Amino acid sequence: MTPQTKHPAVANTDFSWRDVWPRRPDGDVALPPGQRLVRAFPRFADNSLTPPPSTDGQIAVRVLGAVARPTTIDADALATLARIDRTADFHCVTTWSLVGLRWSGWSLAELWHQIIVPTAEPDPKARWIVATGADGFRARLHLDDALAADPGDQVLIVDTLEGEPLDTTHGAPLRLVSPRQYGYKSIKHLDGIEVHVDEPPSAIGPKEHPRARVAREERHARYPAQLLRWPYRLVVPATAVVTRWSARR
Ligand SMILES: Nc1nc2c(c(=O)[nH]1)N[C@H]1C(S)=C(S)[C@@H](COP(=O)(O)O)O[C@H]1N2
Ligand SMILES: [Mo]
Repeated sequence: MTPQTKHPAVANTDFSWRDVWPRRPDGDVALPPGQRLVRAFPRFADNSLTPPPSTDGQIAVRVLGAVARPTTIDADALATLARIDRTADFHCVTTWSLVGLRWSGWSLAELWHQIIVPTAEPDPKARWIVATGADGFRARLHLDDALAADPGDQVLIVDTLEGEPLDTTHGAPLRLVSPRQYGYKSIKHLDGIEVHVDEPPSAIGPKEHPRARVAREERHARYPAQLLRWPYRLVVPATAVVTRWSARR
């Protein structure tokens, strides 16, 4: 095994605001529509002023809602699934992107089919899940997105980033990573999967597109995506600096 160097953006925790200004790539990096590169991996949160939730490090994902038997997924359950290493790009709806982050964890589709279906028995009519985080943030995922089978499209539940356990800023102990959707679907501090038959309401209103597919620039449920690129982009450096400050307090 050759030791791999850490992604420079992940290593750059002492970033300046310039490092988190989304820029056009210099070389021939292909980015989705409206996205630009940053040179750090900032912590982002729905509420920038709130520190990350303190967790005891124990993995416990409650599966509930439209299921016959609510159940809890723990580390032992995950260990029965195949571990997956995946390099993927990350795209925040506010237009900042990183390419080539290395994650390790499990496939949400495999967890669903091998553990959740037999043990919790979701309603066969279920079409949606809501992933919840220990800080109260939540995101809806259509099962077509959540259970995509193609490795490039797969949603992962990960416990490491760049070969190290997730730290609290990036979602310890466990988070979703959905590379094909805007970052707000990649729920950190994952503690629940609610199963729903009908489309659930959003926790953050029309700011959350139900599908949020990056390739289609589904940034917002109501406003045209192109209109939002600049207003979103302009607040990225200040947001990144404030979320870092609130995490260190
Ligand atoms: N639990 C939780 N997960 C969350 C958020 C949050 O506020 N709480 N913010 C989302 C947003 S908007 C983005 S862009 C990514 C950022 O992930 P990062 O903090 O690791 O950069 O996390 C997403 N997952
Ligand atoms: Mo985001």
